Amino acid sequence: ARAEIGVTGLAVMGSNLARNFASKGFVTAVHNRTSSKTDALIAEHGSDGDFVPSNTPEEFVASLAVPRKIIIMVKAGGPTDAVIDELSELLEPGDILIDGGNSLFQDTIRREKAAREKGIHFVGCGISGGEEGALKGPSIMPGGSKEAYGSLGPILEKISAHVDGAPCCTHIGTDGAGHFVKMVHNGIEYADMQLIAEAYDLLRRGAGLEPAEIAEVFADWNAGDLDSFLIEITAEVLKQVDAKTGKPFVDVVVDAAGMKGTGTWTVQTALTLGVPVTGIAESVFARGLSSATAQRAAAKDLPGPSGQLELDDRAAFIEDVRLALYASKIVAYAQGFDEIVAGAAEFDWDIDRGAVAKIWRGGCIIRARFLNRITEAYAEDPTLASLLFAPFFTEVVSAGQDSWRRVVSRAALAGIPTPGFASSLSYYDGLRSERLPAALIQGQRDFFGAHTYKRVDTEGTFHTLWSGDRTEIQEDGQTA
Ligand code: NBP
Repeated sequence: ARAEIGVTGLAVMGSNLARNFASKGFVTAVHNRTSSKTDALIAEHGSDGDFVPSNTPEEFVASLAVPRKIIIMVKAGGPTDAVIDELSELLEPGDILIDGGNSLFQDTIRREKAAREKGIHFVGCGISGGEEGALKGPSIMPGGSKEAYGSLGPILEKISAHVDGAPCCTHIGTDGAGHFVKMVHNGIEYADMQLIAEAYDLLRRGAGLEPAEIAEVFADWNAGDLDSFLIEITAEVLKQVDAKTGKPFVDVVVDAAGMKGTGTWTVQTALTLGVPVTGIAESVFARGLSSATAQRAAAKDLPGPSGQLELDDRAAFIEDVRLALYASKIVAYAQGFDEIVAGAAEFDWDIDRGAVAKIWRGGCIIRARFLNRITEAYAEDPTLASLLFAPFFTEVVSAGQDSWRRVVSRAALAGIPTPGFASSLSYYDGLRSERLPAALIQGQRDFFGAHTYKRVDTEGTFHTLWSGDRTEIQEDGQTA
């Protein structure tokens, strides 16, 4: 028993992660339910590092040094439970079982509790970066106990991405905190992608640019404040020409966006927690609309403007779109961090938002230059009530808001949908409004359902006798 770490589940993510461990010098035990995948990994990459392959769970567990550390990389849900059940029978108190899949954080809370009762450390661990990240250095978001992180952390930190010498891996919080933060990461990723897609649509349909020209615009943006993995790959995708037809690749792809569920979880959780993650929600709904192909086909005769903009200064418009994208992106991140704060309060996690921003700087899909600014903002004020209140971000949004408003209004006039840009702007204006029309909603609620309201000038809870003489009573029955 000499393996320092084990990986079970050798599909694309697991095998790349195992290769990453081995390449960093760890003796790596590998196992997969179907042993042909294990054999293939050893045949192709066995000489790249010190692998210990096993065909059965028993052999696999026996090949690991105590306390054992096993990463499960199988399909989330039932398969993950099946593997946990099987391994739990073979493990001993003190061993560490890590779920590196995209599990729902509530499942992780449940699994951690069950494992703890057996003396086993269970670490729900968010891993972002896709295939390439798993192989070359992902962003890693482990939950579980501090004690488990003490021995597991150094191994994970070694295989994670590094930015400025710092690992993109930190202990997020207990039980499900790691998977929760990974979930929000994916939600922000949805919003980021939607905003980029809206910018593309505005430049394509609105300004009449060709995909190759827009690729240049994105490559140019990637050299500035918007420097990020998603902007970079957007330029690459837009540059691509379809070999079969010679058309831009983006024009031969069916415009129905898929999803695997983490965006939906982020929004469902936010709804339960009462956090307005409007940017993330709109991005999930936009994918839903894109996939409603029959309804969209039936809607093609609905009247409206053509989507073309009358532009006298195209360069100025492109700059407006860039600033609108930047401001909307800040809102999406601000909302995501609000969800993390609400989740931490609800589930009793101590999450350092600055540390989260720091480990998102490299390895993961939302890695971006401006995460440095988020880290700095939380370092300056760890209790910041909204990212929008950090001086740097207040300034960026303030400098960009005329552009943002122009883009949203012009898009509305031209008939180009901008659910991400527009909802983010509405959120921003809602947040900064001194009075909101919610007062009227309270009145309506009191009218039809006696739901009561509070007054701006007097303590207490009030109700107006709407169907009677419309006098106001205090909740205790006294006339106010
Ligand atoms: P998949 O999600 O496609 O899962 C395939 C693996 O699960 C295979 O090893 C398969 O074994 C195993 N498996 C299944 Br299915 N049912 C099993 C069972 N009942 N018992 C034992 N093993 C079982 O693999 P993936 O795309 O590599 O992703 C792994 C995890 O990482 C997932 O949770 C995913 O959400 C997450 N993730 C993926 C990405 C990505 O970019 N793909 C990124 C971040 C996180 P078999 O070979 O015997 O069928």
